Amino acid sequence: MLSAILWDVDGTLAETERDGHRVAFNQAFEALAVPWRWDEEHYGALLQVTGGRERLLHDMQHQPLAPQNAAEREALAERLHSIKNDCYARIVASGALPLRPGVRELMNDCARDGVRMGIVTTTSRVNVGALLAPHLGADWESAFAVVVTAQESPRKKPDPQAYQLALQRLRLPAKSVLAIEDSPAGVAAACAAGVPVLVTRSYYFASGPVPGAVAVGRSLGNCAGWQPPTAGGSAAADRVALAQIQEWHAQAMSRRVG
Ligand code: XBP
Ligand code: MG
Repeated sequence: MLSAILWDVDGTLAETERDGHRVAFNQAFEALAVPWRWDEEHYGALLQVTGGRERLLHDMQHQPLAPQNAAEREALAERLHSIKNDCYARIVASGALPLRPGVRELMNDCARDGVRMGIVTTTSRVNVGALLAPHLGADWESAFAVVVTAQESPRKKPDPQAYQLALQRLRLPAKSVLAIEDSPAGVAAACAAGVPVLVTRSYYFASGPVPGAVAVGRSLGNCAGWQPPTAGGSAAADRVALAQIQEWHAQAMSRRVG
């Protein structure tokens, strides 16, 4: 039985990377007169590195104008990341980044049917709040039985630490929850914790095989194109409701050995 849904944040709840974090990183570069910018394509490649500070440090290895000294790079990454998070908060504060289609409706299904929800993310709690408060209200945390962020789980996805901590706090076995993720690192983290995972493809992770996923589709807001197909058939335009997700979860768990 499905007892809880664990939401990833960036790319899954909203398309935050291209129009949120990336723009904010560029604003931080500008604020500190750093002489490079991240275009959409380059940022997509950088998403292989999870964690904004880690991403900055990784990129500096290939930026000819970056400081040569490791300690200076660390200090610059720290300052840039802090400014970037302020810029990100300003971008999302107005609700400029909407929740992805079908997300709010699925949250409402969960509340109605007593399926608990959690947040499991590699970004910070401040960033999660900045994104969700305009959509769910100032008491957004009350919608979730557990919120695990980079503060609680310093080892970032694909490390399973964040999922393991969420399971511990929920006191639930992995097979009774379902993660919703968009990225290969997120899928790997969930799988390594034994958590079944459903994938809603996002802008930067729009294609490629996703071995091990319970179901893969483009949007919770549309039933078309999902694998396995939704009960409504491939042409159905309706959103993916909790009942469909419970069915996919039950099918996948019945195939699991043990
Ligand atoms: C996505 C990430 C984060 C964000 C930026 O996490 O990898 O690093 O890109 O946020 P998830 P920070 O998909 O698990 O939500 O700058 O706070 O790291
Ligand atoms: Mg994600």
